[in-house]
Amino acid sequence: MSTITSHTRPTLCRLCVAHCGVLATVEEGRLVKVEGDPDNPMFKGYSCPKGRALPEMHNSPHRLLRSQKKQPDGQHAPIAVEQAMDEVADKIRRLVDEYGPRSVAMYVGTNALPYPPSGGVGNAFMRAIGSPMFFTSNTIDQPGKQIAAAAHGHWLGGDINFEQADTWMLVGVNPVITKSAGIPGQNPAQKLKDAEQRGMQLIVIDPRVSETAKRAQIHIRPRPGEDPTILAGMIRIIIDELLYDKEFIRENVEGFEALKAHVAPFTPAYVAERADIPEEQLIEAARLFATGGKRGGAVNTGSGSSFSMHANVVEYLALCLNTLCGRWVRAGEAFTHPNAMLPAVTPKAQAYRSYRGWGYGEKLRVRNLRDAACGMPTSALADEILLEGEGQVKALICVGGNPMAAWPDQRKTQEAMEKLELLITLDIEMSSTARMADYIIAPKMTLETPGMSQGGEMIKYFGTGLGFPAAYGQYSPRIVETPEHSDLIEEWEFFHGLGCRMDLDLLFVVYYGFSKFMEAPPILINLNKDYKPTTEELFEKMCESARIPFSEVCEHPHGKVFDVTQLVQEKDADCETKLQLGNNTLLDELAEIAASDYKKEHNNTAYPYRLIPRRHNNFINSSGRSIDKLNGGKLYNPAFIHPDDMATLGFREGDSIRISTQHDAIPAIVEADANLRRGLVAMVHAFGGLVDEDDQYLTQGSNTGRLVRADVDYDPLTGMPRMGNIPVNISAITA
Ligand SMILES: Nc1nc2c(c(=O)[nH]1)N[C@H]1C(S)=C(S)[C@@H](COP(=O)(O)OP(=O)(O)OC[C@H]3O[C@@H](n4cnc5c(=O)[nH]c(N)nc54)[C@H](O)[C@@H]3O)O[C@H]1N2
Ligand SMILES: Nc1nc2c(c(=O)[nH]1)N[C@H]1C(S)=C(S)[C@@H](COP(=O)(O)OP(=O)(O)OC[C@H]3O[C@@H](n4cnc5c(=O)[nH]c(N)nc54)[C@H](O)[C@@H]3O)O[C@H]1N2
Ligand code: SF4
Ligand SMILES: [Mo]
Repeated sequence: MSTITSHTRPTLCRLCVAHCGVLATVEEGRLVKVEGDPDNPMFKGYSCPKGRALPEMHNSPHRLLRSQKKQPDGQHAPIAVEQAMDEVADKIRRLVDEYGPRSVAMYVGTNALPYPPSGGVGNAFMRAIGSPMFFTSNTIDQPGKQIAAAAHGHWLGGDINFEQADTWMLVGVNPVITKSAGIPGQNPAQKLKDAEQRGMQLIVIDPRVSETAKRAQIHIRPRPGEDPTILAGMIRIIIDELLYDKEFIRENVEGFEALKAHVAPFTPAYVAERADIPEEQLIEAARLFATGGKRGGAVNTGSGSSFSMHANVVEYLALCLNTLCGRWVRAGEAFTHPNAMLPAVTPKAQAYRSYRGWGYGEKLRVRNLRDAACGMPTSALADEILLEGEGQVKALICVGGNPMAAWPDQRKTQEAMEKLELLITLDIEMSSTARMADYIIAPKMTLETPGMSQGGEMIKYFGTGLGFPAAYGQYSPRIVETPEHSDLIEEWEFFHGLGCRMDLDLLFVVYYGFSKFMEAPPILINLNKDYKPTTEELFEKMCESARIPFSEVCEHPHGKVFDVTQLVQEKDADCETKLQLGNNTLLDELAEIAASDYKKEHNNTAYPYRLIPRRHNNFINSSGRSIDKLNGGKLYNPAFIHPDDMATLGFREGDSIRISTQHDAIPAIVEADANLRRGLVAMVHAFGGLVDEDDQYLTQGSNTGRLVRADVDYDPLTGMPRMGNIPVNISAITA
């Protein structure tokens, strides 16, 4: 390989699903600058502070340049990665022999995303040793999206185009900051401005005037946790006033009557009272959504609504609302998300029928939880480690994730991490999980590895309102060499290394799980002793059945929007599949919501405030917190409270407070936020150190996961606990 010294080259930032095209400058072998690439046809120069801090991340003094091994005295010392692989392979082999394959678990977090083969090869390793215990952060995020899609079915014509819509609705999501669902992630703030210019009417449901809600024509600012109530209420109005798309329903839908019966209790007056919103506003929003403009628009949901319980119902009602109003691309219209680096698909104006989304697969030993369409319930993994007996998990491999920062119930998570016989994490720094680990494998960072946009394209199969709004592709070779004297490895190479030592065939299945939407069969790549490709070769194989040949994508270093205009085809003549609005399980849950004693829940005098989540523009979960340029010297996550609530409670900005639930408590520092609804505390998650380090909240922040209980309020299908709308009490900490 030639040594890369000084240059400015186009590449892509892969820190979040947006996958922005950027320009990276290297001077004397060191990454010195990253900025938006004006010649990228999709992003047109856009980037965010996190992407622009890639040089500081690559050159961070906190970065691990060598893998680490825990010593008998509990301290960590460097270990050669080849040696670490020898030892880890040996230990895993012994655990599998003694306790069976289920004793080894894997958790893949958000930082697998930048490395296209990372999670898939990790998954192949788990299948090769015969362990079903493969978990991802998806089940502590928005697992309801896959549950609801299974119950409802998919529309093979795809989502409608934001950039042509007249109305749009966003529930519990703030894409202006997060580049997640709803507004296409290529400069979402600009896309929203363009939409406003076109006259688009935006409806946002969020208890906070978020950066997105600021731009809404209708901002519904309810009590948190009342999204199912509000969506059911809107559906009721739309059905009652006959505003739905009768022809679309007749042609493509079943279960309409069941849905109608189940939303009956959600009268406008009831919803308004229960969610504490103006009745007129609810009616106005429902009418606008159903009738606004010629093409109308869709509804998308996010993590805010997912964390407040009943996420499957929220996601299902959102799909039902889109379907009721016929908000899917029809025959003759342009397909919004054509593939480029994935295989071509034929979009058709017809349903892909609902399928079994839960109640199958590996059984967890706690809470009757099982595998499901969203994957294995991560909220149960700590229990699986702690619970003695047959099947107990003894080893955990974390890939680009940080359980101690991000898993629900931090106290139990720490107990579980302590109990493990073997904890391995692949991480760029001594994260709070790494501090507890037996081995920390130091990986190469993004711009030291080749990159491609296939993952950003694949994300659309996770739910609606995601993915590139065109056939876009970008490949980038590695931009910078690894630092001198470092000993780094790519995540997939680590699993390959273990596989070779254990004499395994790792069968890497590309677009695993999404192959039902592809016409080409999934690509199978067998990685073993005899076959170790370069990452570049692996990418080429991963793109073997791509619509645009990999070599052609490589010819466009600034990325390219390929000229793929695909019109959605007519429904097959013999097609009888329908979208399902009457799923029993989810509508039964809606009936339970209607019957629940909400007044009791709202009037919780012991815990009168509600803790809700929000995200930081400069960090992705726990990543970026250690970078000075991103944290600006503020090392904690404040507790945002409305100024009037502060006055009632007698707090001033900067005061130290204790936020407690029935189960646990964390310290925090007050900051005023007039954008919040009253009665709330909003905090960014994934801060704080270990459980016994609460006194360092000024320098490490506080971990909101401590206030989440995985075994009290949780979803029976996904295990997803109540991670938002948490009843809390706030009191002053006196010195
Ligand atoms: N209370 C509460 N809990 C939550 C949430 C919440 O809002 N509130 N949000 C939930 C959601 S949506 C999610 S997705 C999860 C996130 O859960 P996780 O993915 O487990 O958490 P992260 O903090 O994103 O962990 C990323 C880790 O990757 C490391 N890292 C950074 N760059 C690299 C790299 O290049 N390679 C490798 N190998 N590692 C790298 C970071 O140092 C960090 O330790 O948390 C969930 N938990
Ligand atoms: N800058 C940045 N970008 C990120 C991340 C990050 O940490 N930082 N994380 C990435 C990850 S892992 C994910 S999953 C996505 C998440 O992306 P989003 O889902 O957009 O996450 P948030 O920004 O927390 O937005 C959630 C919104 O829901 C609101 N909310 C809270 N509770 C409720 C409720 O009960 N009902 C309703 N309707 N709203 C509620 C909050 O006020 C907040 O504005 O972002 C990704 N992108
Ligand atoms: S929006 Fe996401 S992909 Fe784009 S620069 Fe920021 S972190 Fe990177
Ligand atoms: Mo997430």
